[in-house]
Amino acid sequence: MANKIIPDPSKVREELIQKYPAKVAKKRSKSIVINDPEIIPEVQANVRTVPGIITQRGCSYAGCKGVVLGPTRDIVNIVHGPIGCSFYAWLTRRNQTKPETLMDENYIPYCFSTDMQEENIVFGGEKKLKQAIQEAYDLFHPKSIAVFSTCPVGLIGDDVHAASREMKEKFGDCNVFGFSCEGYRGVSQSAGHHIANNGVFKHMVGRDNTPSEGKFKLNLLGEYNIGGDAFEIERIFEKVGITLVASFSGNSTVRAIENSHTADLNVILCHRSINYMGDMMETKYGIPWMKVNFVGAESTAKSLRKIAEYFGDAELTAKVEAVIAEEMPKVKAVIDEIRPRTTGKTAMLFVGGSRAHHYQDLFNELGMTTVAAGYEFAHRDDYEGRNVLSSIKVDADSKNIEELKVLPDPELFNPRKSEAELEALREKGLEINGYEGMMKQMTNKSLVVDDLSHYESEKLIEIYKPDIFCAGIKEKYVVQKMGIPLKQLHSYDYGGPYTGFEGAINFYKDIDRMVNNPVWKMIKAPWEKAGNGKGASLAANYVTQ
Ligand code: CFM
Repeated sequence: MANKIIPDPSKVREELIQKYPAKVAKKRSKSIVINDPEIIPEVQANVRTVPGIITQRGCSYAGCKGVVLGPTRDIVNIVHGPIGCSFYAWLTRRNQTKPETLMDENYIPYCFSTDMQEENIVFGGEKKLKQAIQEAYDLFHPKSIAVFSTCPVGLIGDDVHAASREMKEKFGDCNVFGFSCEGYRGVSQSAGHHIANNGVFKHMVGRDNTPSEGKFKLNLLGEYNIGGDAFEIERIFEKVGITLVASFSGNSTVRAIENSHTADLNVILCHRSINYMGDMMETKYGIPWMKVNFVGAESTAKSLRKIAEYFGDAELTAKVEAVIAEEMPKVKAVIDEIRPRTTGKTAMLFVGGSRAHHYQDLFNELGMTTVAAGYEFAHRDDYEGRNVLSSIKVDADSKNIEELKVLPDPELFNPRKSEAELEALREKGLEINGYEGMMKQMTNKSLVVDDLSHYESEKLIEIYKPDIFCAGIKEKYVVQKMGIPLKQLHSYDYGGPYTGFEGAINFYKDIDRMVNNPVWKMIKAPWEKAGNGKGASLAANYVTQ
């Protein structure tokens, strides 16, 4: 199939902001840029959404409890706040877990909340919180209980940290700690990631010094096991002989995280949500980190090679090559069959903070072009690369979030590689403690939009008519009513895993089914059917009885 004609991006940019009032247009225009992978332009990111604009973003509590802590199966996560905050976050993220035995603790199916009422808002909720912690302890005797504050808790000033400390001392055998992750703490869930990283680092990492077994030991940071992604990565690690000490935090346990400082390398999948942890562990324990990507078969192979290169062991290198040689033919057989049907098609990806980048690799493998992409809440470094970090202005919103002062641990600091060894690895092209960001990989003149608004998404679809739009549940049905299939890249709809080799095969098949399904050309949105096609005469429906 011939490549589609891509519209002139500067005109598209103009059209996107045309309808906004002057001040809004000025602000939005800084977040809408035309990509040039050679001279990467500056993107405005991690700033407040203009009030009134429908954003895709979530809140700080979502980033802390839902994203970073939620997937660890044996922490009782109590949400201190009104029931809705907990109920609507209950099992919606599809983070899976696999307890080793039926007797192992697994609290993921539960929904723990203090169910704050008006009385607690008026007279304070700490007493109720302590009761809830006590109740959870009596019922489950968990190793850890974490408390998450939602908006009203911050407004009325409940001290969740003091309450947690008190209960921790009282129990003696249960680690209780709190998070001030009220929804309003930052401009998006990104603030919650940072708050979660700080809390996990302070209250969990380093509590268990038992030496971990294995020759090549690493932690997988920023992999949350959506749709079983971590299971596929675990399968591959096992096959090549890599020991996964801890995953932060898909399919993970308290013990693994507490012992994670015994690993010799941190590999980071989702840079946005957990880069703080990589840096802090490097400073305190001397463990370097490396950005990897297990989304895409080629990217998986590349990441495995990078890991082997880091450890610098001939046996591991040979094993990695053998596994790649064994896995790739299966992938290739599927892609050879599907690729002729997907080549030349176009995709748009607007997801949180890392998938809009990573999934471009899978679309490339399918011969598809990403014409526009953006993150909901990532920062400039996720777009432009970490070399811009020093030039990012710290605004009032970012200042709100604590930066932990981390120092080398007097006993446990042990640089896994000397400066000279790290330098040698860098010379070989291995990016240690680095990330190039999304834009370097995107095609010239593709459009990059941060914190895409609902209005802009409809406009983009109208102008580009992409073959597939990737976003989340909030966008799904509106986009599909416009006749464009939407693949959820947060929850994967009902699919996954999409990581590794097996995951790539799953993704190719799912995308093939979506972009080549004739049904999308047959449907008309209700407003198109209703009148003259201009959407003018759709009548409201009333239930009269
Ligand atoms: Fe990282 Fe994520 Fe993402 Fe994210 Fe998220 Fe998610 Fe996401 Mo939804 S941690 S930034 S806060 S990869 S929940 S598993 S899919 S927005 S792109």
